[in-house]
Amino acid sequence: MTGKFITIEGSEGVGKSTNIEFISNYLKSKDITTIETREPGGTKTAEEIRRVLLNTEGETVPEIAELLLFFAARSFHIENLIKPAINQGHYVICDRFSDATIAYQGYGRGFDVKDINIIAAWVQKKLQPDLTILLDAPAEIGMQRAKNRGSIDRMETEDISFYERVRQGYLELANEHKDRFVVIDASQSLKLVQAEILFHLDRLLE
Ligand code: T5A
Repeated sequence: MTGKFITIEGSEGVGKSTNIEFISNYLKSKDITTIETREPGGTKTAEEIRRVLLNTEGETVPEIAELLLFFAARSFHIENLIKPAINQGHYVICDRFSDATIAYQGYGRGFDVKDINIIAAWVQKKLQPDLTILLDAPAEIGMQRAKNRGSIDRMETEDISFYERVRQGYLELANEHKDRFVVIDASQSLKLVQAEILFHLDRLLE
């Protein structure tokens, strides 16, 4: 039995962590073994890279180093956690994956998406999510929720226009990859967001 790979995407504060817990509990209620993980991070070394990427102190992180470090962390994550778990029949639920690099480093920072896709193909080989849930909300709503929740990291110090470009990037990706993306309006109440998530999970389980 092979497992499945579910990714949750969206800009800051749209509710990814909140809903990953919800998804995991639902799948567990169906006797499915789930692994919840996140990017950047997920393994010991990838979490060390996360600290470098999100730290607000110390040396400036050059944009190209940022891009490559996201993929370096992803490579550790794929080879040491994601692939082995899927091969054991588990469902891996991941808070962000390569779509985040296209949205943030591509649409946000301005790297050529074609170049990012070349690196993604090297790192991922054939691995692609079976389902990508995009939680979509205007950037101000997500940033406000993230700020209410507590401290901010290095990636949360950008101008609001950066997060609007990220949002636009995600919507374009969803339009290009309709086979695996679903878009949910994350400005709705959590109850409505979760009702839509259940609908898509049930379709995946059919
Ligand atoms: N990044 C990442 C890149 O630039 N490139 C990459 O390749 C990758 C992988 C990672 C940062 O790195 C960047 C993107 C990020 O800037 P992170 O901490 O993993 O950072 O991600 P964040 O988006 O910053 O995570 P957050 O924790 O801020 O947001 P979440 O998880 O989307 O939001 P969540 O669930 O914590 O919810 C925020 C608050 O809103 C409430 C929740 O209760 C919580 O208080 N909430 C709602 N309130 C009302 N209505 C709803 N529908 C709600 N849903 C949630």
